[in-house]
Parts: sequence; C-alpha cells; structure tokens
Amino acid sequence: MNHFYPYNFGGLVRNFSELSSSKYVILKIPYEATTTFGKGTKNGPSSIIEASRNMELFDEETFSSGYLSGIHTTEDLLFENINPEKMTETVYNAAKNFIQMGKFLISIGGEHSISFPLFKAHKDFFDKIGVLQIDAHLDLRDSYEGTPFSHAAVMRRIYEICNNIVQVGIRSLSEEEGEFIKSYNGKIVWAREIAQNPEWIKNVIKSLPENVYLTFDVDGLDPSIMPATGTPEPGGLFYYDTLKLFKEVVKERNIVGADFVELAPLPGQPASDFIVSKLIYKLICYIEEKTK
Ligand SMILES: [Mn+2]
Repeated sequence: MNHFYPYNFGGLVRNFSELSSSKYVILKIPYEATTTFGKGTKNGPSSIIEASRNMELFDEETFSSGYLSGIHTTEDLLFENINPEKMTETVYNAAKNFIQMGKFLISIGGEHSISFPLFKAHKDFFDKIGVLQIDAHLDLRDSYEGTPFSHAAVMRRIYEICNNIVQVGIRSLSEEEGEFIKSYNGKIVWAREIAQNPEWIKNVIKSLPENVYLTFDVDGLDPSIMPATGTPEPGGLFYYDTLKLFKEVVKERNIVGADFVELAPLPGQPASDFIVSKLIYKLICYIEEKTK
C-alpha cells in the first residue's frame, strides 16, 4: 500500500481535495447497528479510501482525469450512540450541510439504513427526484428487528416520501414484501431480467424522473466479484453491466447524489474494496465527461 499519498479519496493533493474548491464531497459514514448476518460495514469507508489511494486517476475510457474538479473527503461522521432514530438526524443534518454548499455528495457506508436520511436531504433540495437502487434485496419491510430504521426497511421509508423508485438487481425478498409489492408503485428490475434481456437498461431509464438519487448496495453485484458483504446473493450484476448502467443514466438523466453502502471488507482480499472505489470514480468521470 502506498502511504505517501494524502489520506483521502484518490490520495489527492490539497489543490484537488480542499472543501472550498471541490465539486464532489465523499462523506464517510461508518455506521453499523442493524446488520443481520455478516458484520463489518463500519470498516467500509476506510477500506474504500485506502483502495482509492492506490487507484490510477486517469480514466482509460473517457481518457480524462475526473478528479480535476476536486474531490473532498470528510472525516468519519461520528454518532454519540448507535440509536437508529438518532442516526437519521445526524446523517440528514450532515448531508444537508454539504448539499446547501452546492456540493455533489457521495456518501460511503456503513449499512444501508443511512440512505433514508441521505435521500431525504436530497429530496428537500431537488424537485422531480426519484431513486435508483442497486441491490439484491428489496428492503421494503415495514420494520425489522424492532426498528423502522433498519437496513432491511430502508426502501420502505424512502417509498413513504417518494414513490418514484427503481429497484435494480433484485433477487431476494420476504413473504411480507411479496405481498406488499402487489400494490406497489415502484419499479422492480429483477436480476433475472438483467441476465436475460439486453434492453434492461432502457427499462430502468424510462422509469426514472429527471433527477436521480443513486443508492448502491454493493450486494447488488454478483458475489463472485463482490464477496465482501454481509448477505451475499447469487446472480447479481457484473462490472461492465454496472458501468453501462451508470453511463446511460448519467447521459439520459441528472444524477444529483449517491451513496455506496454495505461493503464489509474482507481482510487480505482488497479486490472488493477496489471495485467500489473504482465505481465511485467512474461515476465521477462520467459526470465530468457530460458536463465538460
Ligand atoms: Mn442488500
């Protein structure tokens, strides 16, 4: 590992990582309270940053360096306690602060429950907004293990404030969720469809409004490329599927913010950390290419 670069996303020097001059902000949220099976999402942010410091910053596809508009990395967002309801306040306030400053916010978790307050902060700021969720799981339970602010209920909380939701890569749900989606206004693009229908990205895009908040649960990826997550499910998205989706959504819609959650790093297996770091950087490069 290279310890000479600054400890921030991309290992960027001050000119490209100061808050005041940076277009992008990476908000580190190492929150973990309600994970179900595998633990370790609290280590997600530091592993993503570490991987990103060892990644080439020249993008081979756009033939450009996305970091030139500046990427600022925050300190870890701290929680006085891990009470899920208090968490929503802390995350909401932090996100709102950066959005009001005009920053493009990319939050890194931490467990998926942080996405509700993150989306709420974006929704308060942007009209005509919908959610693009990449995930193996619907996360539409009314509550889970005693809290409505569980990772397994996060999309239900979001759905209560916005019914324009597109869920992509889904291949796992509960009986309760199966019942719930019978009268549901969200759009589900099943992982099965992605594997079989080359037109699946068009189906995603036509369901999205003008402004899009992206919430990316890394377990939406296939576990062969993303073993580092608490509840892996076979049959997920691969790297180039995901890049193609990012590229088309950036082209056809306006992504206004994003989060990447549920990475639970595996000691000695950094490939998963590098994938998340690279996906974040690719997203930035695609947005930069569009706004050039
Ligand atoms: Mn999930």
